[in-house]
This record gives sequence, structure tokens and C-alpha cells, in this order.
Amino acid sequence: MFCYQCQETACGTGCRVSGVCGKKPEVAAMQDLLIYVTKGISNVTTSLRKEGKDVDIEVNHYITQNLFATITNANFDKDSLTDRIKHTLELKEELLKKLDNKENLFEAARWNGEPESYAIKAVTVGILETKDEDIRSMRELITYGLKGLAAYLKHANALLRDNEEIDAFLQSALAKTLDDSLSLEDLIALSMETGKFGVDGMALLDAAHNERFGAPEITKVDLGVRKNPAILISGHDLRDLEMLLEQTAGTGVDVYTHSEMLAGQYYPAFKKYPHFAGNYGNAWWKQKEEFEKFNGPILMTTNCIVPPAESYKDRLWTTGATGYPGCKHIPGEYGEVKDFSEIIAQAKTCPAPTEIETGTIVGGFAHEQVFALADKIVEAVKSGAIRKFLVMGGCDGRMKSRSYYTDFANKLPKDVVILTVGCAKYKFNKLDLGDIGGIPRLLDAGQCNDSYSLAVIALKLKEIFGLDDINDLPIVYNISWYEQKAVIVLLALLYLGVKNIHLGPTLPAFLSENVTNFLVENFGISGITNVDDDLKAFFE
Ligand code: FSO
Ligand code: SF4
Repeated sequence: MFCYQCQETACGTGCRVSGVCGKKPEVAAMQDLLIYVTKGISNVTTSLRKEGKDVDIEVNHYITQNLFATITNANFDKDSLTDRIKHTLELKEELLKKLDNKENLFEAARWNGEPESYAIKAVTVGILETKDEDIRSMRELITYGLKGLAAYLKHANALLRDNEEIDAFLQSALAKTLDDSLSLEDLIALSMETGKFGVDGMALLDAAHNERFGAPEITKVDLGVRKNPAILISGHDLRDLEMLLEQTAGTGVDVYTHSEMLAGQYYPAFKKYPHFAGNYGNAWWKQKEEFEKFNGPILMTTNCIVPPAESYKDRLWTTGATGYPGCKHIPGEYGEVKDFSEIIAQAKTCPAPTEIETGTIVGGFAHEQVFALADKIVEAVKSGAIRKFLVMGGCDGRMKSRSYYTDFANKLPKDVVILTVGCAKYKFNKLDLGDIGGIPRLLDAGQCNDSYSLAVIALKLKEIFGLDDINDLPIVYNISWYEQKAVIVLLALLYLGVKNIHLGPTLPAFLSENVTNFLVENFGISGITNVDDDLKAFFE
């Protein structure tokens, strides 16, 4: 196997024997082949569109889910990945019948095989099959960006929101990563276009969330526990949260959020449920210890799954694009109501969660809530009470070096306000950072996809201050990444023209030297050093 798609990749270069995340070689092989056949079917759908033929929405959805299933920590279940390959090939054969001109299709679009042949084929379609290091780097950068985009699209699709233009781009871009005639420059241009569609995808999801669940608002979230048995819901899918809250109402079972699902607490629509308890635990990588203590069932709606201990494996449930061998999976198509009754029945047999924390945290500062505070914020900037904003968001992870972000928040000058999204916030969201004239020094906009909110806020501030360039705003970007959703967020920021982003704790292994140099020269991207030097460089 070879995989270098996430920040924790072995030795900072690539997982070759087994994944640091727990992905086994046989699962990695099926993911490689799934990506290959998904690129193949995308070549066919793109060709069909060129012939003026429509592509069914179900095909768009399937392609999107395939990409999502290969994101770090989403799906460890070889059988479900194998089924996806098989179904993709079947769908592709049907589509090929509708295509008049098959001459220019890539090999990935032509290949077919029985499940017995998948393992052998997989060996020939891995990342390292692209020999030129720079082309490989760009192809992977684009593919990972598209995986991130797919994750956000999937959540919008689950709320019955679709955008054919985004799907058509996603599929055409996937097909282009098979095209040996594209130069490095072509691929760089494609990566920027991917960023543009990243913005569009996040906007689609933002509208879907806001229109269905209301705009996030300032919310105090409890960290302690109640006395009832409970279900913990993790991941990012708010439609799943909605269905779970509806089905647990009046059952005596509480629902707690975990990790990125914390953002669910900020939406008005969910506040009407008295059994919607607080947030339990921290970022994804601490789940082994925390899920043990939760005592009740845990529903993973998306990544990040850590291979579970036997002691609570029977309490871990998956749904959507996620999967883990031996864990029960709740099915359900978009528009269907998923049946969570088995999970609820299990919860009733479990003790209430063990308390691991007490107190509260505050969040809900997505664009509408920040706009409501705009006058106060602008005044504070004009008076100098707020000197700068620091965008410090993205992903958290296991590496010890990530304590940098806790130290950074602690040592930050007192006139700096942090804007955050994603699970990176767990490195500092329980610190007492205080406020500036009533404006909290930590403004949490929500999930990593709510990076869109931060972009909208930045563009609004640019307008209010009458600036020509987004980079003239007093905003510093110090972003931590882990998996591929962070890649689409990065590409989206680059597309919006944001420069001088600091990316840590380490730069992606999939960026070749030349691609890194391109990003440094054109966008001023850099890594991080140490807290004191970086604080000096950013704020003095
Ligand atoms: Fe975190 Fe995991 Fe949002 Fe990611 S829970 S790491 S970027 O899946 O999705 O920030
Ligand atoms: Fe390694 Fe990350 Fe790939 Fe897992 S997702 S195999 S940790 S590079």
C-alpha cells in the first residue's frame, strides 16, 4: 500500500506497511481501486455531458459518496468498499450504453472485472503509478480537494440540495487527473478551479443548513452529563442529528454531541428538544478513552473513526459513507427517514455517561451571528481594542507537536480575537480567553465546512472597511490540517485570494518540492516554527 493523504502519514512521507490511522493494506487497496473506478465513471459521465446527455442525480450522489468513503478515518470496511466498486462498475456499464463516442475514454473508464480480480487490479492503480513527482503531487492535491468537496456535497445532498454544475465539475476534474496530456500548469489551474467549486460547495451546504435549521446563534454548551442513558452522535451530518433527535424524543434517552457535531448545538431548530444534552469529550483522536466512558451507543455519521476497542465496539454504529467491520451500519437513502430504533433500544440498556468534564463553552459565531455584532466589532477595530483577528481552525490530531496551538492561544496578545472552525478548536476552546468589550476572544463558527462563514465574514469586513484586497484586512491565518476536507478549505481560501497562510503542524507530504515552491512563491504559504517566533512574526 501507499497512502500519504493525511497529516499523520508514516514518517511524514507515506504509509507503506499499514496506515497510522489503522487502515490495513487490503482496505487501502480497495480504496485505491474505488478511486480508480470512480475516476473511470466520471470520465464517462463527463463524456455524456459533452454529448448533451443528462446524468442521473443518483449517479452524482454515488460518485460523491465513493469519494467520501475514501477520506481518512471514514470507512475501514473492506466489504462495503468492494460493494461500492462493484456497483460503480455496474452503473458505468449502463452509462456506456448511452455514450455514442467511446474512442477517447481513458483506461479507467474501460476497465471492468469481477470482485476476485480487484486485489490484483488495485496493485496497478495506486498513487505511485504516476511516475512524475510533480504531476503526482498535483493530481493528488486535486483528488484530495475533490474528496473534501464531496464530503460537503454529501451533507447538502442529504438535505435534498443538489447543484449539477458542481457535480459536473467534480466529475470532470476527477477525469482530468487521468489525463497524461495535461501539463503541470494545466493541473495548477485545475487546482484553483477546484478551490472555486470548493467555495460553491460550502455555500450550498451553508444555505442548506441555515434554511433548514436556522442560522447558528450564540450558544452556551454544557460539558457535563445528565442522569439518563444516552446516545453520542459524532461527525458532521446535521440531517442525521435531526432524525436522531426526532426519534429519541420522549424515549428517556438523551443525545449528546461529539467532536465536530458540537456545531449542531448552535442551530435554533435543535434547541426545542429537551433531551438534547451537551457536548461530550473532545476532538476525534481522543475517542477511544472517551467512548469507553460514555457507556451508551455512539453513532458515527462521518469520519473521524478511530479503530474501536473490543470493549465498546458493539456500541459503535456507522451510517452514510462510514463503515467499520463488525460495527452495525444504519442504511438510508437521501430523503428517506433512517431507522435508529435499534440504537435507541441499545441505549436504554446502558448506564448514563460517566462525567469527564464540567462547565460550559460558548460558540455559534457563524456569519449571521457575527454580522449581528458587526457594529461592535468594527468599532473595536477602529478604536484599536481589537488589533487583529487570527483564523486558527482546521483539524486536530494526535501529534504532540499540536500543543503548539494551545500554547499559541494562551500566549496570544490580549487584543487579538481568534476565529475558529473544525475540530482544531479543541486545542483551545476550554481555555479562559476572556473577551474584548463583550466580544469573546474565541469565536467558533462551527464545523470545518463553516470555513465558508469565515470567508463571508472576511469579505464583509473588506467591504465595511472599503478595502480593495482581502489581504489588507487585519487577519492572520494559522491553520492546522489533518485530512482532505482541510485540503478543499485551503484551495477555497487560495481561490479567494488569501495569501500568507501558515499551515501546520507539518506541510502535506503529497506536496512535491516544486509544487511547494509554487505555493510559496504565489501565495506565500508557509509552515509554522515555534510559538514565540511565530507570535513575533505575526503580531509585531
Ligand atoms: Fe475534524 Fe475529522 Fe472537520 Fe475533519 S473531525 S478532522 S477536517 O474529519 O472534518 O475538522
Ligand atoms: Fe496513512 Fe493517513 Fe493514509 Fe491513514 S489516511 S493510511 S494515516 S496517510
